[in-house]
Amino acid sequence: VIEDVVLLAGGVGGAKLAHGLQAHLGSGLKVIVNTADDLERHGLAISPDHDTVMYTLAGIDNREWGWGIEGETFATSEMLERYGEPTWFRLGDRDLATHIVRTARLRAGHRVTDISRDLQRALGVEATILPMTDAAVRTEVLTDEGWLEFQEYFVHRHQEPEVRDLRFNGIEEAEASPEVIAALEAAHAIVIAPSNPFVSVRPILSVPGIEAGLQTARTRGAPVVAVSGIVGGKALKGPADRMLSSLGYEASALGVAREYTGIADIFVLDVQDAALEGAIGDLGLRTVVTDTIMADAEGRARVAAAVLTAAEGTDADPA
Ligand code: FO1
Repeated sequence: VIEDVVLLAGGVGGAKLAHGLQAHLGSGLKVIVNTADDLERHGLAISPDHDTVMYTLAGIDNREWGWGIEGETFATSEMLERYGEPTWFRLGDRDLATHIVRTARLRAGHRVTDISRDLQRALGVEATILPMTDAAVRTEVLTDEGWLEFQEYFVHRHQEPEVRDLRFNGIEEAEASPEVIAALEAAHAIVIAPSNPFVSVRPILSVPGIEAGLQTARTRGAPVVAVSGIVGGKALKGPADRMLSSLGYEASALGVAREYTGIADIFVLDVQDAALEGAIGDLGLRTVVTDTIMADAEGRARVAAAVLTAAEGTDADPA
């Protein structure tokens, strides 16, 4: 029986699947979260994907936006605006408390992983969220205007510029934390969330030590299950479909599957994309076709169950 699962996750799509998996696995779930879209605003350290996953697992997520906290207010942001501060990256009053605690503890010399653990515990999160590294890594995207910081592209420019290339500044000097390595070593299965393959999953896999840990897990029989975030040729959220095209991939579940060839064993695609099953199978991936839309808590748990059943169907024998 699969009890210990590692999920590689970005923000919104990753958070939803994490929530579904937590419902089945409780503390057996470890989420390795992308931190390459972190940024500094108003002198504070913000970790959007981490916080999206944390608020979702704590059950206080804002369902309307997919990020931030339910019932959030923006009084501080209004005051910052009066002071002439740029407020295109909207920080809610409650969310700001997270960044204040994080920043104070970083200044006091604490590790990102330890700060994250204490924030999660305070919010009563059952699973464990592990930042992909304790080092600072920053995604930048190459557009026709040059290199842009990730949130400048994503939020300020509304993902409008075409993405021609990506880089993850600081990734070579980063390393996987001991907690991340231990989670991969203990995993009965590794799941790749329906997150953006380029700006959410690739930074995680690029942290020295993480892909090696994943491949070691596969060698001892723990399957890697990837879930497509592209359904009917469209990204469920965000610019992944346009990125696939502009980076030279096909904007479809098949394009995503190609990106995960040699990394995943099983590929979960939506019923709407059932016609792609043969081509994905030809890549050497075992396919599972199911309804992947996670509209509510029930949908999240349903997709998580399909993922766990697929993983159990393989020769997972973590000795
Ligand atoms: N996304 C937006 O589209 N606009 C925002 O103003 C915004 C603020 C924000 C603040 C804190 C936080 O944790 C996330 C926030 N996000 C916002 C979401 C975030 O930019 C994206 O969901 C991820 O970075 C994409 O992976």
